[in-house]
Amino acid sequence: MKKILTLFFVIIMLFQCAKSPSSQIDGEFTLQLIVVDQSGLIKENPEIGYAPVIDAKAILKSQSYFDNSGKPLEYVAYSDSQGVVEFKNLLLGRYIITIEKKLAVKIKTTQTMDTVTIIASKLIDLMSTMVDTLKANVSLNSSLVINEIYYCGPVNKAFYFYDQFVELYNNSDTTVYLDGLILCRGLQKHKPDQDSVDYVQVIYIYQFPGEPKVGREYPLGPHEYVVVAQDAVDHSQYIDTALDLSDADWEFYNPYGAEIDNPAPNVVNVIPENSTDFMINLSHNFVILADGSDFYPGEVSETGYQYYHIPINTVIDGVEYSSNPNSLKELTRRVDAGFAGVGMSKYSGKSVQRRHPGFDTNNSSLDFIILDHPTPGY
Ligand SMILES: [Ca+2]
Ligand SMILES: [Ca+2]
Ligand SMILES: [Ca+2]
Repeated sequence: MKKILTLFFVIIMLFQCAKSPSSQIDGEFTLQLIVVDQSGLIKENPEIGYAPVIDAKAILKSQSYFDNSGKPLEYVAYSDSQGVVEFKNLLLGRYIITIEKKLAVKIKTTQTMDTVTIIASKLIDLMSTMVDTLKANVSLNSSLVINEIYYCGPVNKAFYFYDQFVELYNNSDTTVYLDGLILCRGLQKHKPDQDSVDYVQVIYIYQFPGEPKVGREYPLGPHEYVVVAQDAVDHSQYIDTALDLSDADWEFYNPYGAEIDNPAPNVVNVIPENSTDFMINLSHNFVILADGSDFYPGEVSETGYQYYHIPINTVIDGVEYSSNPNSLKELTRRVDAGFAGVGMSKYSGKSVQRRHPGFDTNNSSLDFIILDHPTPGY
């Protein structure tokens, strides 16, 4: 009897749902999205001229309409054999589309199979029926962030700043991999078109060993830190206020410069024209972390210096710091909308670190605080 009653209740519910549609009327617009792989893990289909992401789950979330419980209206669809996903009967308004697809890949170094997830997302202002393209790429380390940058140098009168370091943090409950990642120093210049071009311009690129995106040789466990020192030595032997970085996990190493290779493993300069160690400016600069799968020479400066471009869809994290809050931005606001380290002076021995480990809203003015003393590895 109870069963029958329950069934009856369910039928009533279904009937009610069918009879009383949500407070919104159906719209008239169709949204078609072509999901194209950018990771290189999916083969291009010569008939259509791109690499379609097939059978990917797409979730379209309205930013304008909500159901009776206040949740945004949500629609789910799957992409077809040409990577096309379609949503019909939509209302005019703003939507966020996200797609996700798991792929089995072979890891070259170990010849084993592993799963990687490729993702894409975009903000869509639907004003009429429209077709758009979504570029999908590997989601590997969005949980990996630049957690601290110590750049201003120790208190000293000898212009010593070789104890700089960059600290990374795995802000997730799963292991991530450092294989092939690159750390780059920004161009110290406001580029008028920096917010519209699809790359970030840099002057140094230093790379972790291993194969970008799919390598599994250099794991970083959940909620672990890793410190990359300019030089992994005890700097207090030269300047007593400087840091002891002899225990750093990694050091920046430039085989094209006059560098001592200390015991710590190396994150290596890959630009032959650059003979400088990973030295960053003491008051205004930016550092980006990217997946290392793509970078290429860009413009040559008036003084003959070769700049490099990092495609923006490979950037994992970026932090711009500046002692002056009114400085012109040098890193696109799409990566970092603010500045860490406002008000911090050179050779003050201070450091900038995220408010909480991994705290990241892509605005360093909010995300970072100034520490009186650096905290390498914690
Ligand atoms: Ca070095
Ligand atoms: Ca070394
Ligand atoms: Ca720290």
